[in-house]
Amino acid sequence: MQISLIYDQKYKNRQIRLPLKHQNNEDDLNMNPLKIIESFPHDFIFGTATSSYQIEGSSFGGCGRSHWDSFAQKPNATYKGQNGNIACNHIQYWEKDLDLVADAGFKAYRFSFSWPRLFIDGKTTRNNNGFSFYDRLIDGMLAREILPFSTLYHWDLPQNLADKGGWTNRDTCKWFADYTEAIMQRFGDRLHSVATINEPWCVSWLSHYLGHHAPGLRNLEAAVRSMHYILVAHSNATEVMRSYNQKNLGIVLNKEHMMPASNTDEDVEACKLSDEIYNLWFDEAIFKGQYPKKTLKLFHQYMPENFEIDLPQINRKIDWIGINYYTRSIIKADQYEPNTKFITVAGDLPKTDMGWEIFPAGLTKILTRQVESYSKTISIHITENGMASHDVLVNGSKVINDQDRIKYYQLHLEELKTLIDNKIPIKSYFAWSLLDNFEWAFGYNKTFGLVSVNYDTQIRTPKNSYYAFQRALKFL
Ligand code: IFM
Repeated sequence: MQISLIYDQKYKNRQIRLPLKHQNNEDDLNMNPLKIIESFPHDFIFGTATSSYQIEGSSFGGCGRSHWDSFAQKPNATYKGQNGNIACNHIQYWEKDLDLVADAGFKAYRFSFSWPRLFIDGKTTRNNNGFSFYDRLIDGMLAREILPFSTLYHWDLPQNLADKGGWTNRDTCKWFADYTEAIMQRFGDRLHSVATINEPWCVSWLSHYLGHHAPGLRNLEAAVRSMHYILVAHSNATEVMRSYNQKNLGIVLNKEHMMPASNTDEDVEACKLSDEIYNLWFDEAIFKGQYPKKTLKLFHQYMPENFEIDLPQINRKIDWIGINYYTRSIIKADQYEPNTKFITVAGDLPKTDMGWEIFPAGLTKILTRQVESYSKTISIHITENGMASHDVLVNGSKVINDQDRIKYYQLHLEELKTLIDNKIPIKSYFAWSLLDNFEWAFGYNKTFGLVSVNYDTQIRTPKNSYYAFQRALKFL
């Protein structure tokens, strides 16, 4: 059996050794589908990602209540009413989890700070346990030579701020700036990079118009306000971080390649609007200081007064852009949709367990446009990519042979390699996710992890996708 040497080189005083693979037959040993990793540039960073509410366990360590704790209590809001109370109990098992990151050979770990874990009321009530937890976590990364890629906000808004209107209230942007300042003061010197917001479209549109995420609103006015305020929050936080001379600042946008359901004018126009709301709203504001026209026309009556004044601030310099990419969307005009007049319809490509079509070419389309139209000069990080699949434990619960997931990674990495060869400035790639975890409204029913988690015992079992990365990364 082959043994990982990487771990031992890094931790000369520790003797944990992991088998390099759990594939079912010996042929697989010589045919790692993720072999393409070996041909990436030597300074390219491979990492894996998680987020606070999805793994930490919000009932541990004096964490304050977040709007996800409340949302999960609403009838039918999440799968079987599941919540992040315990999740992967990362608060207790963080060392094991960082060992898994290091043992795989990942050089970076993307994690998020939990706002209510640091400030119970989101404002001034500090939770010292929370501060010392992130001290340990970050120091644990540095001790393992893992670069800490941090995110300030990955959706766990303190309930106290949600009670005051959350992202529909401009004051939240100010409190976010204060929270950012506290993070800079305590942790800034140890962070490799900082993203302000993870997936602003999800924070605003998905949560305030489509109602799928906390706070679960279906209200255009609320959605429009949050679409603007989340960018103001990004801008405020960036300003604070610059004043601390913090380096390597960015934001993480989720992107889907939009395609019309047919060539009719109606579908083509519907697709353009959907593309604006999903993709371009954020790019146009961040990189050009403007909002896209069609969407602004639809949103105008609800835009906060004098919103234009904020645009030059939102357009402030960032150092990198993070792209989360999973799938494409097919858009169809629908006169019964009350505001946008479009809906998303199912496509005919093979799908992941989320029902998302597998469309690696979309990554190339998205990134090409990103560079050509928006972020010509700055680095791009692929901050999330991965798939949910229905994983089956075989062989006495020790082997999870997730070949579909490995294939998904392979196909997307091939796209990336070609882009890099074509001088698109992509600097890192993060597999979503390190662990199976609380997949928001889908609870624990959808699994994206490289590592399976038994939620009764908290035993972690690396899947074959984990071992495929491990085998390829040792050559980098
Ligand atoms: O689990 C989420 C993550 O929190 C944000 N990006 C998409 C992932 C999969 O749905």
